[in-house]
Amino acid sequence: MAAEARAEQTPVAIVMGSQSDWATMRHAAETLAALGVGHEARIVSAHRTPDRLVAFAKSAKADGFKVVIAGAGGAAHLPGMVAAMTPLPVFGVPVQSHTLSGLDSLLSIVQMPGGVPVGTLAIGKAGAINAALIAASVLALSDEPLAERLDAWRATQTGGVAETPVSEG
Ligand code: RP5
Repeated sequence: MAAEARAEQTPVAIVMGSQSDWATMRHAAETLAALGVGHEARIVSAHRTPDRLVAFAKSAKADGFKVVIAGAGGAAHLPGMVAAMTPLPVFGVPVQSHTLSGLDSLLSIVQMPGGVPVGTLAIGKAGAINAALIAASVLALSDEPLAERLDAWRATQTGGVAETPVSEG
């Protein structure tokens, strides 16, 4: 896709380290879709496909992407490596790992050295959803219709919260 078309149609890149991350990262994709924000999802493992990762990250801006959401689990170098090679804002999603419940992923992503930022979200589904929302907020700074859709999304969320709890089951 040409860079101009991508900037218009799919400004968000969602990258992840493995197919197994998609169960988490699909929540970012679904949230972006609900807001009418186009995205492309790709597997670019820092460890298994390092050349693919470098090619993606080095050309992401020139290719027309405006924001990157990067999810990985365990030794989660992916978001930091992407941030090292692109000036675009990078939001990191720690995927919940089996052995350490995602604490390993979180620490791998959040503890970046000063100068190479990754905006790190919560572990798992909540982090994936919030990464999409914060990516949309960035894009909405220069996209008033999107800003209005974001306001509407939040209003719907607020309207869905009951004032009193009900017993379930
Ligand atoms: C990381 O290793 C991926 O981000 C994934 O979360 C984790 C496990 O990958 P698989 O063994 O499930 O492919 O690179």
